Amino acid sequence: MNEHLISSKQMAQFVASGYLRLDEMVPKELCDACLVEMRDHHFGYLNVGASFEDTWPKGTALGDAFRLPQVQGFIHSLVGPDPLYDHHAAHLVKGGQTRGPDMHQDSVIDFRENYFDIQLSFFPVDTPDEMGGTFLVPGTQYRSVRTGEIHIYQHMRGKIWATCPAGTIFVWNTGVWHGARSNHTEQDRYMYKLRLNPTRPQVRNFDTADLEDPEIRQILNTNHGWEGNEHRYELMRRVQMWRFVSGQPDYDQGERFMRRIEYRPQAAGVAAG
Ligand SMILES: O=C(O)CCC(=O)C(=O)O
Ligand SMILES: [Fe+2]
Repeated sequence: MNEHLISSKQMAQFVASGYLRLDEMVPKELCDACLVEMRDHHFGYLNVGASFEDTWPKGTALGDAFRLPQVQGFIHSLVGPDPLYDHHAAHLVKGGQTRGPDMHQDSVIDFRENYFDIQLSFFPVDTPDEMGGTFLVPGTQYRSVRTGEIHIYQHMRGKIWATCPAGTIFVWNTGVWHGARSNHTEQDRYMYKLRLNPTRPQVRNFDTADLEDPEIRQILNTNHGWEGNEHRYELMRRVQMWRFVSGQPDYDQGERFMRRIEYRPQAAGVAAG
């Protein structure tokens, strides 16, 4: 699996943008078999909180897809060993079905710090633009809202969407703002979503060979377009997460805002007069 771990630069991209697009993860034949399973057998919830490894038996199409070394590699890099199954859903947008405003956040009940769940969005068939793959607004994962209160936001700067060949998986932090797009083809559009929880601190589970790459600073500093003047705020949230996942508690960047907010006068031990 080690050869399939994501790089530190990819991890920085995940921290900054909240997602990675991974093409050609699942070969075509297995995609076809997965489609049959997700259409006919696996609608709904399985055993929430069960070990992911025990969730899909070997020899099932989805079980085999999730055990592909390249899939295990990025899952391990992001959530670490022994993740838990949270839930899944085979999302269907029927041929010809239009979707109105749909921007939302899935995971709003989450008070943890320095942990994050991941969601895989697996596209088992070619998903051209007209078919309306899932859209995401990169970098929004640190902006917690109440699920549907962002329905009114349309055409946000920086929005991306899944226009991709069969076998592509988008993996994203559950906090990313996202939604479904209209399907203007006659063919039903399936996307299989799976959410996983970590069971261990998500520290240095990726390939750290390029941890000192100077490009990481630029990646963390990415401006997706919607941040505007608040970009520095976003950067600090990313720095906070980068410190954690890279195991560098003193990492800082920009104008060293982290230093400012971490200075604790009371820790200096001077009693109030
Ligand atoms: O159907 C879609 O593309 C979006 C589905 C969605 O909101 C989700 O996967 O959480
Ligand atoms: Fe959603």
